Amino acid sequence: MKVEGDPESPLNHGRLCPIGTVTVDLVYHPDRLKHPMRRVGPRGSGKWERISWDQALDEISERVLTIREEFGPEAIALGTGTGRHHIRWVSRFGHALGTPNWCEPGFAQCFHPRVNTCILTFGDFPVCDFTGDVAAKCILYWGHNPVFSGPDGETRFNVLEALAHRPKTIVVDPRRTGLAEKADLWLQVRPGADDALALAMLNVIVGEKLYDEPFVKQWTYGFDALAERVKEHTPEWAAPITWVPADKIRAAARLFARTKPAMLEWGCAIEHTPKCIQTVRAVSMLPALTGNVDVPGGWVFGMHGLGRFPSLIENLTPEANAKRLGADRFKLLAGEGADLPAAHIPTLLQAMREGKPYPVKAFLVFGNNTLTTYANASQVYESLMKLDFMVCADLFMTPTAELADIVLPAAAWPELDQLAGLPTVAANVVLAQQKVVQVGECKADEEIFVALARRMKLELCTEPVQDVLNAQLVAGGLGITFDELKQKGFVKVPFKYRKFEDGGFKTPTGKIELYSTRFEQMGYSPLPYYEEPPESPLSTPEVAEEYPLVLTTGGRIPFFFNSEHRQLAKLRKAQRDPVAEIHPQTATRFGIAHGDWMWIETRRGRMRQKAKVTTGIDPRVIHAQHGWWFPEEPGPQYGVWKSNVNLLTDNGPPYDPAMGTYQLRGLLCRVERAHGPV
Ligand SMILES: Nc1nc2c(c(=O)[nH]1)N[C@H]1C(S)=C(S)[C@@H](COP(=O)(O)OP(=O)(O)OC[C@H]3O[C@@H](n4cnc5c(=O)[nH]c(N)nc54)[C@H](O)[C@@H]3O)O[C@H]1N2
Ligand SMILES: Nc1nc2c(c(=O)[nH]1)N[C@H]1C(S)=C(S)[C@@H](COP(=O)(O)OP(=O)(O)OC[C@H]3O[C@@H](n4cnc5c(=O)[nH]c(N)nc54)[C@H](O)[C@@H]3O)O[C@H]1N2
Ligand SMILES: [Mo]
Repeated sequence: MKVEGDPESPLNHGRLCPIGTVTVDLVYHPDRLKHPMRRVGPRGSGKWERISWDQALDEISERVLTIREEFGPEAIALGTGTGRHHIRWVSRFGHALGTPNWCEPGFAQCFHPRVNTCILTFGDFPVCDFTGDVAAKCILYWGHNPVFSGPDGETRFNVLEALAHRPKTIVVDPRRTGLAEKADLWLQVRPGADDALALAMLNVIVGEKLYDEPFVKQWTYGFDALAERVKEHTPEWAAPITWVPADKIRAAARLFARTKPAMLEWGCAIEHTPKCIQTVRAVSMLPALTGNVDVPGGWVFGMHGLGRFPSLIENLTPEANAKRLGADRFKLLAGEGADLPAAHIPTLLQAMREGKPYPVKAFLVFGNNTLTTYANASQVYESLMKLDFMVCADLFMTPTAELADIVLPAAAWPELDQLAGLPTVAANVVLAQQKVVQVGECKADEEIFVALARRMKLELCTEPVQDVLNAQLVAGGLGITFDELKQKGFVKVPFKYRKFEDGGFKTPTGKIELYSTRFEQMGYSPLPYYEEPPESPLSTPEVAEEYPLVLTTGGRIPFFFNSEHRQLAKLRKAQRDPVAEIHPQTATRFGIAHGDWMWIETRRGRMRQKAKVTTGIDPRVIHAQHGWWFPEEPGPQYGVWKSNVNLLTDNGPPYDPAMGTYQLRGLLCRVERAHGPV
């Protein structure tokens, strides 16, 4: 009947974000998918009939097993979206089925580049110490706006509390966000130029000896090589590349290095270019050189309260692993350097479209609105239309689900049991997420996987979901079962600082690898370097003549989660239309007024969003929102081609050499007034 915050929750202490407050509207929304459906017309024609779960499971099993028989297990791909409760179950089910091909837009573009890079550099993934007794004296926000987004497990409330202690703040963002407005220093970087900026800050810290010398000596590897690498990258070198004045770069480096303890809050903006891994490496060295690692009020490694998730990857033979699309090239995403290897999305789409390097015939999607959130949306559409068989499990009918053969009704978060206990959650708790309602015939994705595995008579992934939760609890050593955890709600995991003092960092050298031995072994650069994105005013000046503005996409808004929640009237009231930011000078130059619909066009295509005229953006930059479609418009398209920012992005090479990342930010575009939202 009502959802309110729980004051005893260790994560949010009873506070909710706008999306949390409308949970009841989401759960009982009249448009929820409530039973399985089978397509009756041609693919994408929007005609459906209701079927039972038994019929759905039978049909999926039969079609998938036939494809496996005829084309091999790798011809079946699994897809999911950003890291939700069931993300690791998607790969688990894939591995039980024998396919190495599962994918998630975030594995090459969001969070995992940081996770994998940090595991190789630091031996673990650092997060901000928001819950300890010592407050940070300096916070650096880099391509991240955690008061809106908070994706690393911290909540906006942690961030606001940390700010209440009045730390010095530095914001690296092309837009004047709320954080930027109040910052001691705001570096208004050109989208896509973060690597040059980070290298210049490292140049100052090394050149002016602002680093923590004893820490660097004892606990880092390759300092001299790094010092040599950044020698030429002075703030004066970086200024014309980054659009940030040299004195500001110097001031930011000094402020960060001299104010301790300091934290780094970083986001996916630096993971949305084809050079993401080296950018992530360069930025991560700022807290490393200044000795802010695993210390109170700094950047700490979370405790591992849960055991490793049983991904069943051991069920794949070396040959099957080698077949993972992208494994031969992108070792941090799909091969030996990956924590949990996933397929390379552009390569997977090519396999669907062209049957090369081998055919992918089936795509089973569990919570991803592929047409809105993958780059090059028109090519994504073409690829999905070539499939022999597609399944979509979702909360709602989406333009992507409309392309499927079978649609399954997924349970939303209050409708399922799960464990929440990522070490990335700085509160250091293991929490039981508990089922409180049942809606229609909706099933948790985890339950769907178990049901499918049983129906297909697979050998693995057939035990009850709760057994897997218990196995993770046992492996974590907390001595508690899931049922007991449900009674308690959560358990705290005792926290320790300076864990590296017992036995070093978990890297080959036992130190923070500024010079990465693992990168070198895998054939990638062991040191960070600068490289322009493939499309930018500096790398393609000829394109910039026709497309003179720099486009960045996807800055988060508090009312929607990626492509979700446009159905929810209360949230939609807060923001009805897609909005793109443009500077007043640029708006005048192109005859655009505040509130006008405006075409935004790249070499790939064009789409419309409403102009928000603001001085909070550089006159040379446009920012467009991502994830837009219009559930209120007629299906099967629901207006997905109107304001979809991924009509403007590209998924072609070059990619990040280690991660396979493509470019979502820092592209070239032009704008024009649109007459109406037709
Ligand atoms: N241009 C551009 N593109 C981007 C980005 C950008 O900044 N710019 N950001 C990228 C990033 S970082 C990410 S992570 C991706 C996100 O991409 P996605 O994860 O695809 O996006 P979402 O809209 O969050 O989720 C997709 C679907 O999951 C459904 N869903 C929600 N909960 C559940 C559940 O429990 N089970 C099931 N089965 N379905 C559920 C929702 O209804 C929705 O239709 O987008 C990427 N795309
Ligand atoms: N409410 C809400 N919360 C969310 C989401 C959501 O859609 N809504 N999405 C979730 C997901 S999947 C993710 S990955 C996270 C993402 O959350 P964040 O990591 O915070 O990322 P964004 O908000 O996409 O971008 C952060 C900032 O980067 C700036 N930026 C854009 N381009 C560049 C650039 O080239 N360089 C730099 N330095 N900055 C740039 C943008 O202006 C923006 O203010 O949020 C998660 N949380
Ligand atoms: Mo993401």
